[in-house]
Amino acid sequence: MTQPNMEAFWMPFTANRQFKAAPRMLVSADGMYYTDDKGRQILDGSAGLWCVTAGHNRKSIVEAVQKQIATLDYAPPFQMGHPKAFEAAEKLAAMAPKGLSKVFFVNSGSEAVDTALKMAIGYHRVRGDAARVKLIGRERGYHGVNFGGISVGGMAGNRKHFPVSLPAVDHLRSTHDLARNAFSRGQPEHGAEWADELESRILTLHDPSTIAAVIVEPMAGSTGVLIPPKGYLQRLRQICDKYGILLIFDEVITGFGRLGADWGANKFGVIPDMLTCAKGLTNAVVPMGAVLVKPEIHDAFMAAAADGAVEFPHGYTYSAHPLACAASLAALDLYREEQLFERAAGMSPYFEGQAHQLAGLPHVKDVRNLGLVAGVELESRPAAPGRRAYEVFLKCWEKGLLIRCTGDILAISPPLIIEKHEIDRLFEILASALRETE
Ligand code: PXG
Ligand code: PLP
Repeated sequence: MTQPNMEAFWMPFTANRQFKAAPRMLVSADGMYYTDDKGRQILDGSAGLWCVTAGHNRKSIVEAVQKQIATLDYAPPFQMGHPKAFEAAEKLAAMAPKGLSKVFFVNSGSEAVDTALKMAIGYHRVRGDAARVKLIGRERGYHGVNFGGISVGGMAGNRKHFPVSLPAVDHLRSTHDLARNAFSRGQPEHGAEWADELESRILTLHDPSTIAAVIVEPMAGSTGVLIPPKGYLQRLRQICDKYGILLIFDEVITGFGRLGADWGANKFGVIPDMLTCAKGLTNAVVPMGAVLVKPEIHDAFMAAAADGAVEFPHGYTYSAHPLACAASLAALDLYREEQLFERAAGMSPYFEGQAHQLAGLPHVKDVRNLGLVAGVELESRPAAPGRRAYEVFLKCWEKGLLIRCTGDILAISPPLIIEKHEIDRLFEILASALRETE
């Protein structure tokens, strides 16, 4: 296969010059596998970018999108509607964590986050509490790439390139604590007390009456699979309740079964006031994200606006795009028909066992896991952080396995349809790549 000209496409989050010198080109996909331009089969150990929940090329979703595009290709979402938008919202609300019954559609996780932050500030304002404008995120949080998301996010490497932020933000500490929690299976034992600094440090410094919302990922994915310590999220919930602060869970990765439950909220038994999701919402076949909110939040906007006024002046050209709605309706049906979230839960002990076989291999300083996600943290090479994990990633690719790396952490998050023999193969390849890496 001849290579396309690669000059024009400025690739996102990619080492462009390095990639273009040695491209890794995917040309088709089916089930658990990609096919590359040399005809090789690549086991998808990362569900694309954590998003291809039910595996690739699923017939019912493909057909739903094909049918939709030939029926209604696009409809303006402002002051107009189309039936699938209401059906998709209804279906999502029906499976949402208890009480999150209102749905605002967007096109990505980043848009979901910025939408949620605006809603949180707007909610307090329409209730006459306009001093609540500050937003609290967390170090090593990832909330996408838009200005709101990077302001509350805590990926130092991303932020340093854009030294400008929303002014009214602060950050909790990360819960990552290898000294006490290395090689945990499931939720780590230590660290619930990290939540207390929300009250003791941040609320003391800012005064609670200025805080609109706290946003966290129930499990931080992008920054290296940081699983919440037992009790941590419960404490955040209690403190937010005590001071009238909204709690937002960013479930862009943890939604749709990744942790062996429908949502992180249900896995951990903590219901947020607002929840952002994307990725698995359509099995990744059409971009889509959503913000789920409690009816009190929605109703406050409705009550505050004059008759005939737009209650929430926000939205995107492609909010509730017909193709995305059709894809989401089909994806959520498929997840239920195949009981994929239950399947992930059932497979997770086996996955955990295989993941922890990596302990003891060269440079491995932690293995951690929950549901169908695992993180493998490596010792960094002196003066070359991230290099070792990147080389492991490349070796895996050469051996026919796609995984993700972030810094010196490898992330494994296969589609939820993965079989035991594929889990075996995944960790065999990863182990051999680790053995061969200096
Ligand atoms: N919030 C969270 C928690 C995410 O994980 C976003 C927001 C942004 O979503 P969009 O759709 O705008 O990308 C994400 C996205 C990785 C990786 O390799 C993770 C994400 C995206 C790309 C790569 O870990 N998460
Ligand atoms: N920029 C311009 C000039 C626009 O007209 C619009 C939308 O109409 C946007 C940006 C926002 O685009 P979107 O709604 O796809 O986010």
